[in-house]
Amino acid sequence: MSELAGLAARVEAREVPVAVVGLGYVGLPAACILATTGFRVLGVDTKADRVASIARGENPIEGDEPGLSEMLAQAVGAGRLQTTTDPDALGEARVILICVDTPVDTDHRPRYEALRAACAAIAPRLIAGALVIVESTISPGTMEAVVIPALEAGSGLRAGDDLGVGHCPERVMPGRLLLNMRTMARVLGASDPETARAMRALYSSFVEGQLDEASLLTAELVKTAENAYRDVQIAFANQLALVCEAAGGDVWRVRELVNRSPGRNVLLPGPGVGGHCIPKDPWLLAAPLGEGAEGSLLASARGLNDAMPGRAAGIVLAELRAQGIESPRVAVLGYSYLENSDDTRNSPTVPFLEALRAAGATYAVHDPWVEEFRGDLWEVVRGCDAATILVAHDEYRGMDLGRLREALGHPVVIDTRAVLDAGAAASAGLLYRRLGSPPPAVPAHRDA
Ligand code: SAJ
Repeated sequence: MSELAGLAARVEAREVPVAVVGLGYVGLPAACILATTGFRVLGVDTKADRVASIARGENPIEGDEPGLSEMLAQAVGAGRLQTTTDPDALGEARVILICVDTPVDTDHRPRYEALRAACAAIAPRLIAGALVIVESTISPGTMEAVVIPALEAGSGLRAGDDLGVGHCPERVMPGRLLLNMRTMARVLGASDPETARAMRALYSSFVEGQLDEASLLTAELVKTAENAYRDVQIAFANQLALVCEAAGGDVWRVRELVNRSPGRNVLLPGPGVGGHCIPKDPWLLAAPLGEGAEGSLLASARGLNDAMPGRAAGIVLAELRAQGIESPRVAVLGYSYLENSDDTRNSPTVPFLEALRAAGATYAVHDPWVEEFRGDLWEVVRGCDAATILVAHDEYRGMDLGRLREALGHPVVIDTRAVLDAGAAASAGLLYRRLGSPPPAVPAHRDA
């Protein structure tokens, strides 16, 4: 009988101590949810300050994460979540989640230092019948090529026999960590049927979404593909915007009419693709292609999306030159990578500003969500020649366009996210145009 037999029942009964390795924006909410679902949870992280903060019941994650601070305080207060930097404590756990960072480096190859370190810390402390689940996003083939060999070598156990190995990719989103963790469907990649049963028992304790069992490889492919798919979709929208720039078409009208057609869903063009997942995961999906990755559709989409900040800056500067504004000072509205978020990871605004600087332009930045740039909008805009909107924050949707017109040196606004209403902007006396649509001089009546 496999040493794993009966693990599902013990998980069901919340009898097994659970450890979470890596207490970042995936591991910490997972530890908190499991602790408030009845498990005794040990959180392990290499960062002593993070471990200490959580032990005090304080949430170290920035940004607005509804419910997380309260859940953390409750779990720690009830003694159900303890934290440590000491890997020896892992010997107590029977189910271990690995939630560490899996970045790609500058040549787009996966970096598994944190993953390997986690496996090295876990393996010698594993006992027969334990279950290790990787939640980090990893390239297809990594469980077989990296994780299982490391765990087996360090423990003397055999995956699928006396060691359960799983891959349940996270599907969190900044600002909705707990909500997504509870509601999103999850893929249960398992080394064997007993492991699949134990994973189902674990995740069904807090996941309301569908739980689909799969092989380890399928789970790896699903997660990287879902984000690569989104990157390619966004790249198509951006490519269409660039075609419309060249042809004098209006991409916002074009996508609207294309999407009337069944089975079409052209996403929104913009000045680039930021965040922690989408820019990275296409390279993780492409990794099995080896040298072929660079010539893949995935690389091409990445290249187009990465070029958008520079292309958008070029379009802004060309429009200002067309309005007779040389060496402009530009009011740049939006610094975070996503609307109504303070998350600035891989924000397209950063390369956009670099492109302005390279062209000799100067700028002033505003973002109501980012500490460094949340000053008074009108103070930022005043003294600038023109304005560009890079992030579709709600605060910008309702802005006073007459006041914007008065504050700008020239009444020019280039909107890369279609935040403002073109009619209202024109009525306010603004020379308004959007990325991927005709400049104001080109009469758009032919499409009226
Ligand atoms: N973006 C566009 N046009 C679009 C959509 C997004 O330019 O039509 C840009 C955004 O401005 C941002 C970047 O792409 O800079 C990423 O935006 P995102 O909406 O994909 O948000 P993320 O990065 O938080 O992606 C997460 C992912 N979720 C997980 O990894 C669990 C992604 O798989 C989800 O599809 C996405 O949230 C979502 O649906 O909101």
